[in-house]
Amino acid sequence: MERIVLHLDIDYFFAQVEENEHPEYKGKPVVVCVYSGRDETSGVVSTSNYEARKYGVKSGMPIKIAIAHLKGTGAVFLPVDHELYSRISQGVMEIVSTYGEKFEYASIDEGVIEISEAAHRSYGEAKEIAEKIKKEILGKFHLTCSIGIGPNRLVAKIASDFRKPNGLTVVKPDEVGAFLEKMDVDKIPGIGKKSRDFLATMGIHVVGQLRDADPALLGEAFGKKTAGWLINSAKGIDETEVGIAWEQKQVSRIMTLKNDTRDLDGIMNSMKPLVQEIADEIREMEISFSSVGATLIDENMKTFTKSRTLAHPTGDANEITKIAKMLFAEIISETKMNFRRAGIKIEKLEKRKGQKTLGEF
Ligand code: DCP
Ligand code: CA
Ligand code: CA
Repeated sequence: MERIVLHLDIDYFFAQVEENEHPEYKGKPVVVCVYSGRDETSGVVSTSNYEARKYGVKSGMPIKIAIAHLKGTGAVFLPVDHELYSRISQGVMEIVSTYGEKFEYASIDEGVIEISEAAHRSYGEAKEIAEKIKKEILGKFHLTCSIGIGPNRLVAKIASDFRKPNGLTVVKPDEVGAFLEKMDVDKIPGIGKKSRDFLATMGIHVVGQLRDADPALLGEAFGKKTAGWLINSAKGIDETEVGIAWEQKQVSRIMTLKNDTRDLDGIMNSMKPLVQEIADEIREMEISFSSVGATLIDENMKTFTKSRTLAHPTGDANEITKIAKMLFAEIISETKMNFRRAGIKIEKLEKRKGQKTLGEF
């Protein structure tokens, strides 16, 4: 059965988040930096917005070189704020995950979903889903992203990179050959600089040449297994599943307590906003859960986790509080330590009965 896979990549991610945090930077070159601390400008560029890229700034470039490129432009240089990006990443990916049957968190700014059923195996509907996702992410997070749709993860990922920023590229099964043929071989994820240079010595520069290469020769150069993968990739063949089935997703929150404590009521009090956040997500995602988990981390950073499976799925956030309290009490009774961090999660998620199922979007 043919699949439809969607790959989403957020545009100039860290820099776009910073633009949203500081609207006054919009229109200026913005460079997000990993400072090494040796001196004020040592370190490398993490990423930059498109204004900075016009001046030749690239990820991985020494900050000093970026400064030289951007002299006199009024460019803004900022340190990375991983906590912020990862919070926003999770929010975005939670949106993405609800649109498909299977979801995979591919990297901090990339998510993959299988939408074969959600799109009723239609590329037209798949495109509509992509447009909805873009709209929702723009509405909720003020972020643009680029999306690729194809018959498998490989083609979808390459398609997501094809038109940037704010791109949407759909590659139907019968278009895969023509789509890949003229691309440089290093557009295939997994072919890095070394393999590219080596392939070049064999006269192989573009994907079409790789596709038509002699498997025996490639086998001698790369080993049989890698050669097989190279040729399949060049043909746009990729059987790998999209990661986690939707039901295996979880929603979790963890926090550092104000004081180290083993007081159950105090811990439950601190958990209120976390339970509220989880409850909000349950409502937004229209899900029910049938497992609740609780985590406590003690003064020595030792982690204790317990979970309980319910007899029936529920969407009731009061159940979370009730069960979490029970689980926290159990953990506390098993040790004499005080606890520094506490967290709650819900698992075994499904779309709520009576609501639209994933296939009916
Ligand atoms: N990143 C990094 N160092 C690199 C490459 C990337 O720290 N050498 C970080 C910053 C990026 C994020 O990872 O914002 C995502 O990487 P991408 O390669 O997807 O690049 P961007 O999202 O920044 O830009 P694009 O619009 O090209 O996707
Ligand atoms: Ca990106
Ligand atoms: Ca990326």
